[in-house]
Amino acid sequence: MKIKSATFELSAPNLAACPRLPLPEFALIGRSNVGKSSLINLLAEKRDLAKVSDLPGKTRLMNFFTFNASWRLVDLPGYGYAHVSKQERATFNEAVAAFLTRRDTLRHTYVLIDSRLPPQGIDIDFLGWLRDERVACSLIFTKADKQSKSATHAAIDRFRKTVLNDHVPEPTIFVTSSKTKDGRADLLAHIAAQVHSDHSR
Ligand SMILES: Nc1nc2c(ncn2[C@@H]2O[C@H](COP(=O)(O)OP(=O)(O)OP(=O)(O)O)[C@@H](O)[C@H]2O)c(=O)[nH]1
Ligand SMILES: [Mg+2]
Repeated sequence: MKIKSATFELSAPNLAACPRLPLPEFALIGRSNVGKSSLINLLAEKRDLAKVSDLPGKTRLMNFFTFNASWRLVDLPGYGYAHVSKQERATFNEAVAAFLTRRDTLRHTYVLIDSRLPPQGIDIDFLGWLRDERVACSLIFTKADKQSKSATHAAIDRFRKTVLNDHVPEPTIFVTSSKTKDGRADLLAHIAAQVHSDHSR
C-alpha cells in the first residue's frame, strides 16, 4: 500500500471523544518508550507526525492519525510508566480498555514489544488481558536495528515459547526498525488486507 497522505486528526481522553466518522482503525499499544510514535512516523514516512520522546510517558491521550483519508492508526497511551499518579493511570487505563473492547471501528490491535528485552511482566499481563477479552492482536518487535538478527530471533522464540503458548490462534509477529525501515512494507500489507476486508477484528 502506498501512503499518499498521513495527518493528525485529534486526541481523545475517552471513548466519547473519539472521531465520529467511521473509518477502519488499527491500535498501537505497548510499554512506554517501546517505539509507538516512531512506528507511526515510519509508516507515514514523516519525521514529526507523532511526537517521539526520550522522556517516557508523554503520550497520555489516544491520538488518531488518518492515512490516505481511508483508515486510522491510533497511538494509545504507553502502559507501565511508573511516574504517573495512580489516579491518572486508572483513568487512562479505563479509556484504553473501553477503546479496545468497545470501539466498533477497531479492526486490529498491534502490541509493540522491545525486541531487546526478555519477556516483561507487564507485557505478559497485558497480552493475557487481551486474550481474556478476546481482542485479536499481532505483535511488533521493535528496535531491531539495535541488535543482531539472530538475537532478535532468539528473543522472539523465547517470547513465543513462554508467553504465547496459550494464545490461540498464535498472534502474527512482525519485526520493525524505525531506523532501517525494516518491517514497514509487511506491516502496511497486513493493514491493507484488513482495510479492504469487512470482518476482521
Ligand atoms: N534505534 C532505534 N530507536 C528507536 C526505534 N523506535 C524508537 N526508538 C527510540 O526510542 C525512544 C522512544 O520512542 P517513541 O517512539 O517516542 O516511543 P513511544 O512508545 O511512543 O513512547 P511513549 O509515547 O512515551 O509511550 C526514542 O528515543 C526513539 O528514537 C527503533 O526502531 N530503533
Ligand atoms: Mg509516543
